[in-house]
This record gives sequence, structure tokens and C-alpha cells, in this order.
Amino acid sequence: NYQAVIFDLDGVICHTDNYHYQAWKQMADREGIYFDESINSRLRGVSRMASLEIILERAQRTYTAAEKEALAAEKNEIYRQLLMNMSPADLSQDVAATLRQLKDAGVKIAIGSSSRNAKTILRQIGIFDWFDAISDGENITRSKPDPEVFVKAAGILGLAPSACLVVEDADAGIRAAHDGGFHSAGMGDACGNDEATYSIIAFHELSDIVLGKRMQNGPV
Ligand code: G16
Ligand code: MG
Repeated sequence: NYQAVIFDLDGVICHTDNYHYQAWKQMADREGIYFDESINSRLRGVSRMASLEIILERAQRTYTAAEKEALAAEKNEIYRQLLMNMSPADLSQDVAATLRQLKDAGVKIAIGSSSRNAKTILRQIGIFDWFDAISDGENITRSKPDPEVFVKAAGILGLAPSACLVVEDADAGIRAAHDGGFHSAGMGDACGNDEATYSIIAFHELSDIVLGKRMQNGPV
């Protein structure tokens, strides 16, 4: 059994990929840089500045550090405007019911996200105060696949990594969990990741895993 579950945010608790895409796309179009959905999928779980570097691989010229800061800020302004469209309707029944079930069973729940906008998103969808710990882009110096964001979440909970399960949709997040000594459940893009302890299709599968009713995948 696990004493806590640390959830990635984007792609796990809710879906903001399309907003990230629209915001980066506006910035890229203005700069005349080619950008599409397939490049966007490489940005999953990656920090803002690292995402910008991936987008600039297609740029026709080099950008100074100050110009990069300005582009990232421009994208974030557009993104934050789009986030204002989010509401409790963006929280699925499956996620809401599972979180409640875990809390009712006495399992602690935490967020481990690369995003500096994590708290805004949690407030928009109405679950900010459900969590026992929030570790996000604001309190880390190294982005996933570095385990820092999850190690800090476990630290706030006062638990060892071995007592926590990490839930992730990105390969970088599964690697971070693995390297930090956490068991993990991979979903979405990370569903087939063989470094993950479990693979899940539906969120409610977490109840059985956390409450000790389900076996691990093969050796990891
Ligand atoms: C999320 C997204 C990434 C995004 C990153 C930083 O990570 O998956 O695409 O680049 O946050 O976001 P922001 O620009 O808001 O700081 P996660 O870890 O929640 O999946
Ligand atoms: Mg994610």
C-alpha cells in the first residue's frame, strides 16, 4: 500500500495541452517559426524555457537570452488568458471520484508539476484546497526528468519516496519518478513506458493500485 499519491497536473488531472499549443502557436506565427501538433507533443512535461528551445530548433535565426525571455513571457501571457476559460467542468467525474476515494481512505494526495501555473489551474478547476502538498515550477530549480519536483512533494508530506506513488503521462516524468526512488503509474503517452511500475488506462484504476489490490507490471 502507498501512503500518498503524487499527481502530475497537465495530462493527468486535467488537459491543458491545447491551450499550450494555441499560445505557442500564436508566438511562433508572429515570429515566422514553423510549429505544429507533433512538435507540441514533444513539449509534454517539459519546462517553459526548455519548450521554447525545442520550438526555436525551427527558427531561421538565433535569439539572445533577453529575446528568449520575452518570447516565453509573451507565450505565458496568452496561455494565462486561455486558462481563464477553465472551470470545474474541466475536472472529469473519474478524476474527482478517485481523488475523493483516496482521501476518504486516508491516503495523502499531492501535485508534482513542472508548471509555474499549476496553482492557477487548480483554482480554476476548483480543487486547489484538496491537496496535502503542491510542488510545482515555482519551487524547483531542475525540471523533469530530474526527480526534484517529486522529492520536494514527498518532503512536504514528510514521507519517503518508497511510500508514495507518482502518476504521470510523460516519459520525462516516469524517468524522474524512477530516478527519485518512487513507484509510478504511467497513463496517456506514458502508458506503455516500461520504467513505470503500473500502466493504467482509466484514472479509477489507481484506487485498486494504491489500496493494494493490484499487482505490479513485470520487472522494472
Ligand atoms: C506542464 C506541461 C508542459 C509545460 C510545463 C510548464 O508540465 O506538460 O507542456 O511546458 O508544464 O508550464 P508553464 O509554462 O505553465 O510553467 P506537467 O509537469 O504539469 O505535465
Ligand atoms: Mg504531464
